[in-house]
Amino acid sequence: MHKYEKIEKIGEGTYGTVFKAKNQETLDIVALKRVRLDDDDEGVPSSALREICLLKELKHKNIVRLHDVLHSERKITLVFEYCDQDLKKYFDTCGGEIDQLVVKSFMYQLLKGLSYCHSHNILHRDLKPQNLLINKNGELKLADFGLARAFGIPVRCYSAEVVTLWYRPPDVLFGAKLYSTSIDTWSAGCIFAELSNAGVPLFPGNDVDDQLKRIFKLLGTPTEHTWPGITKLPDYKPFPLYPANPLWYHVVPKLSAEGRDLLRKLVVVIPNHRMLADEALRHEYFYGFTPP
Ligand code: Z3R
Repeated sequence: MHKYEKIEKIGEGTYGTVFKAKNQETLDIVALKRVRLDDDDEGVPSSALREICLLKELKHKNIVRLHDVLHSERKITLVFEYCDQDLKKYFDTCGGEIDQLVVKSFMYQLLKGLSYCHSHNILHRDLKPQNLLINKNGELKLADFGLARAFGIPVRCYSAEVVTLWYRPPDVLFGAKLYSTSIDTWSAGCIFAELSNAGVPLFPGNDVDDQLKRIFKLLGTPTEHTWPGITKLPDYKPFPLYPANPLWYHVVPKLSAEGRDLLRKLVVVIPNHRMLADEALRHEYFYGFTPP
């Protein structure tokens, strides 16, 4: 641990505290993420450690690099590439306006990072503005890929803050346990709408019930007929039958017609009808776009 000198605390993440630090040998600036495990657990599970070590192999310009994994008896410290800020902070400081070209660029990079991880069979499972990191030169990188599988997603953060439900798809909210890449494309769609609206979230639910209600009011309530198997999901409960009300122009008024078409193909209630990340990259919304 002496290899890294802590500079300042960056924040409290889902799994523990994040610090800005300096590698004393290379003078590189890094982010240290200290993952605390449950008190009653006996040290770090070897399954988690194996999962984490695989993440060191993920190398892509839109994925935050995991440089190193430091492991002592009761905790793991993940050493990540440092980035200037996260998308949550970007929203807080953008003054209610984001250029639609920046929206497109961020969305392109988000889908590139997703497509790369999905092609390696790694899911994120907890994509949200807080784990999208942005550099001054407009690069966007996904953080915390694969951590959900290694450690699970707790109900509360290490800091007792409630973990947000805003980016969770209906299948997961109904307790589905068999995850697929579609879990992340739903979240990407929610983030797309939020980018286009300069930080106003698409479905800011207060609890699981409210979250599902907000989704169904916009997209229509699914039934066993439209989504075979829905009533068998572990936490399924019936909701009022809202009609689909896809007035996308009112939902994302600043987004182009092509952007609205992509959005409606990402935020699809039925999981296996959702567009995949690499399909989304070929959508006409990106025609003529030159990646950064
Ligand atoms: C994981 C890996 C690298 C970084 C993480 C998380 N968060 C970082 S770098 C961060 C966040 C901010 S500044 C740096 S914030 O001030 O915008 N919250």
